Amino acid sequence: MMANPLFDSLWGIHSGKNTPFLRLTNQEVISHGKFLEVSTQVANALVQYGLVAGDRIAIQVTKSPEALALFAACVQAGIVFVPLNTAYTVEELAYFIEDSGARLIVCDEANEFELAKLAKTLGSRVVTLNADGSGTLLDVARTLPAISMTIERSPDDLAALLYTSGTTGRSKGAMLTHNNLLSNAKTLAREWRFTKTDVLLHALPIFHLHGLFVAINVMLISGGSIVFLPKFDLEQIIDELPNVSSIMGVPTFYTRLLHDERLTRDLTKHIRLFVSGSAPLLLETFVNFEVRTGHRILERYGMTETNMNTSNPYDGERRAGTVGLPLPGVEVKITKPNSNTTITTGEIGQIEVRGPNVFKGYWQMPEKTAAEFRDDGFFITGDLGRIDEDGYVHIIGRSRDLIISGGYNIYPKEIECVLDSQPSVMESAVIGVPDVDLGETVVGLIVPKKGKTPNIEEIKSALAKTLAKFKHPRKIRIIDELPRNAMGKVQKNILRNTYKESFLNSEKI
Ligand code: MCA
Ligand code: AMP
Repeated sequence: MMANPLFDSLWGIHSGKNTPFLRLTNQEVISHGKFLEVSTQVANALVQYGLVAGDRIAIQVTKSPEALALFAACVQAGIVFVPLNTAYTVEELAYFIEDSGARLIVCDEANEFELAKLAKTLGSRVVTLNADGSGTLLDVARTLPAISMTIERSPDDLAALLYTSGTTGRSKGAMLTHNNLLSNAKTLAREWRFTKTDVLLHALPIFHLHGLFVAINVMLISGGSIVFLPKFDLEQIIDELPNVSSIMGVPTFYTRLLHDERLTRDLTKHIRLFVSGSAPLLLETFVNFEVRTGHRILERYGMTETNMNTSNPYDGERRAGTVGLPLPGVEVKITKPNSNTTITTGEIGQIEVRGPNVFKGYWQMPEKTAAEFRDDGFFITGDLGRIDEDGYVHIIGRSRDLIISGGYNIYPKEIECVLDSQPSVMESAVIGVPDVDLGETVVGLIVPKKGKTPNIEEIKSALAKTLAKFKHPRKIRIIDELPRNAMGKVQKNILRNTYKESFLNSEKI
């Protein structure tokens, strides 16, 4: 039996190999063997900092090979990886760092001063890792031997804590185990037919499950290589498409490509697989993409808490508007809202899932965990959907109040709290409206206090201080009152209908 199956299956198998792993935009190629060497040095640095298996490490750094090596180092040393969106403000970071109890914070030098103040109050320590790989972490790591110190881990041990915002109250840390990640990587690599000849175009951020675990782990386990772009940049994507065999992206990637006339059959003729997920792929995008390129995008469905649950088939019919069939080993069922009764008639209900991919629970939140799991292990996703007569899963909506903008989840409550705390604001509602580029975009509706005129500039600076930029309403409108039902609940569906058209052509705030 292997001591650390996740580490051995993703990286151990590549030990000493000169095969290419990452190609960077400057054309530098990092081999699997070299990557493993650096990550082993980083693992040794983590041990030198006094971290032991089970400790958490909070990371807010720019995408780089070294940032990826840090993930490999954590798996090797049994340390729990807590990646954080690079857009988060210090106020947002404070919560994640405190809640996770991170003993070490890794950040860009530019944020070191602010985070060191925070670390002091929390009894943790800060080291730096900049976009170019420089910083104190690698300064220390490079002085250490690349001698493996792989720590034994059992399948149920934690590999990562990924924070997902809550509909109400605090963000929750989803506890992902070694086996959650390993089982999903194996399944996806097999289902999507990845082999060592594949080259993946990687333009997603690596602080989310999609860019980190789906994309990277699948390539590691199959032994393929990655063209590693810092972010989605249309020019770079167009340049690289002829050099790769596959791409994984959010729907915005595909709508942006479709807006460029250079997207043709010829440009994509070497590609065998386009995968989409994290947000609904519009039927129109699926159809137009096939017309332009001849490729049917493979849409799949996942969640931070569950990794990937369903996928359209590689060989069979990729059915537009569906997220495909349950992956092998994953059970998906539909239940009546607010009940545990399974629906088998193809009607809409709550999507529930069970399998080795499903997380262990929310970090230090036993009540929330219990509320979202059935006794028999099914997890209630919060998505609404149905299963058709051929077994394809259709996502119809969400029971949670959630906006998905360009693949980022945004919880209105968080923004409403900031708007409501403004002295001139009596109450507010935040909604998502359709957006051609991002799928949905955030709109804030404000009801002023009697006799007050809200100052939009002041509101914008309050938002800037508190919340990451991608959460800010693109538009804010002052209205007289919020529509409520008989129970006093704000009727967001009415607001979405009322404001979806009128905002399409209005000015940004
Ligand atoms: C950037 N901005 C955004 C977003 N991204 N605003 C709203 N929604 C966004 N998604 C803002 C920035 O704050 C900035 O504001 C301006 O847009 C331009 O920033 P830039 O970085 O240049 O953005 P971009 O290149 O246009 O990025 C759009 C993007 C990116 C490519 C769609 O957001 C992206 O890579 N999204 C992928 C997210 C992802 O990986 N999600 C997976 C979650 P200003 O200009 O005003 O300063 S995991 C998940 O959902 C589950 C597990 C699953 O199923 O996968
Ligand atoms: P996150 O919390 O960031 O992991 O986002 C997970 C949520 O994204 C899911 O619960 C769904 O609501 C949504 N999602 C992911 N993939 C898809 C998809 N292919 N179609 C529709 N929604 C999706």
